[in-house]
Amino acid sequence: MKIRHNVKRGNYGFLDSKDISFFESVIGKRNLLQEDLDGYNVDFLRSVCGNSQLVLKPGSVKEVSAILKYCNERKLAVCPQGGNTGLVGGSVPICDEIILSLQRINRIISIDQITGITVCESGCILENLDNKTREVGLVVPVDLGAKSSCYIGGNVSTNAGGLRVLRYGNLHGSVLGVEAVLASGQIIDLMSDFKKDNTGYHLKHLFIGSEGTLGVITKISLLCPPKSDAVHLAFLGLSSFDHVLRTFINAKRYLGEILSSCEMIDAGSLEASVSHFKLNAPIQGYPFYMLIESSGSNASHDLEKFNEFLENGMKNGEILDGTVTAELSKIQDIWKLRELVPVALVNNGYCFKYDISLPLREFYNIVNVMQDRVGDLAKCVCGYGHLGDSNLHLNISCEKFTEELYNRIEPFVFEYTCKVKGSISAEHGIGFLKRNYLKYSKSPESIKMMRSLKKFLDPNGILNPYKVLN
Ligand code: FAD
Ligand code: 2HG
Ligand code: ZN
Repeated sequence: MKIRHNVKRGNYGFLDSKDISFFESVIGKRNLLQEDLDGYNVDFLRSVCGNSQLVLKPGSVKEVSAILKYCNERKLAVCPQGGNTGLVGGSVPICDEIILSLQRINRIISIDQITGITVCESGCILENLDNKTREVGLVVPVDLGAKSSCYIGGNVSTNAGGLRVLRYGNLHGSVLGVEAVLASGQIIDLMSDFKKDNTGYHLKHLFIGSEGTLGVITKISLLCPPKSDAVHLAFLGLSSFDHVLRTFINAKRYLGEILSSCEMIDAGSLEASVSHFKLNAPIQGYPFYMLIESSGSNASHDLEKFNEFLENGMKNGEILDGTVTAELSKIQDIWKLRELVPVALVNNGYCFKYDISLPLREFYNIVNVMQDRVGDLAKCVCGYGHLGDSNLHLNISCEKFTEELYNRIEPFVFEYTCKVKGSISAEHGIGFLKRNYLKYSKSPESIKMMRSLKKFLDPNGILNPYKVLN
């Protein structure tokens, strides 16, 4: 593991035995951990490793409130943690911050079949929540490869994107309200049962995507759309990125309102998941692949549209080969090829990950530019991601982290992204790893306003210090 930081500890209090006694009195001895904390201190990428000596697992919003009130008075720094699947080092401490795990605050409170409004606590595992909503014919509008480990509270705190932003938009739209606890311990009720509620400032947005720096989310009201009765998934092989773009235009045109996902993976990405997880790809040997999904209500109508789209693409020579299926097990196998790419690239070494929004015309150029820049220093430079949302995942994997490779990549990749007017973080957030690069995507005025908001809501800076703002 490479610990890539040398951060000066902030002027925070140091834990003592009186603090431990207080926390025990609030949450009970067995919900406080002081040993074997590696799984909480180290992030998924194994690129950031904190030195926390204490994990607290409150079981209610009142307990979160009592903990934060105390920490604020004692100036003890706190790192809120969900499933610890974040990819920017935001979910683990940097120094000795107390880890506040939301794991036990995990009740599903209500699912309204008529409106689709689901109210739950922030520690619900995304996949469990989705399974529950499916029982009444609804789906959670966010879906991503880490669904079996990440929490809905972590998703909301990072404004996670995933595979169906194209269809459902991002969580700023689907989250109707939140309950959060401020650094002072004050519980703020911003819950709402309505899509339409223009009564003053929409404060909930401050907590969506602020990565635990402004408050701890404890409850969420989420608008869940109906589950689609007819789902089709195509896996297509293409010979150039130009053909990928043309196929995207046609997918929008032919599939229209039933288009629910449009993902791209390149040959290196497919090779990583196929070889690492010993998967079978329906087709191989192309430089680019697309996963195009439709979700509608009438299987035969949808298939007709799909066939027309494919016939047209093949006739024009844009789609070289492919397969379409409506069979659930086959759909799941195809999605695995895509969802396991990020995991495959992390195993057996180190992976530099960049999550950028780019104008579609420029989308893939950076992969070629990077290949030239890093040469033999990397094992694989590849690009995949949410083409339908202009969001590229550039991954550069290597045997182990080296300063030489790191310096070839950063800050170049951020400068490049800024030059083409992209965003240096499309969906994973800024966290710790990207905090020095925020300036490439935000103006000095907006960074100043972010600092003022932080100061106003968390004057002692105890919530997730060293993250987002440096
Ligand atoms: P954590 O990792 O624990 O925390 C993330 C951040 O949120 C931290 O800053 C933490 O302090 C804060 N936080 C967590 N819970 C709370 C809370 N209740 N209140 C306040 N702050 C909180 N992301 C995407 O956007 N799209 C993807 O497609 C995607 N795919 C992924 C695939 C894999 C295999 C992996 C490992 C990650 C992926 N991610 C993706 C990253 C993504 O950010 C997370 O998976 C997820 O949203 C984080 O949830 P979590 O519960 O693990 O949060
Ligand atoms: C995905 O879309 C995730 O699979 C992870 O956002 C991307 O690891 C990555 O680079
Ligand atoms: Zn992604």
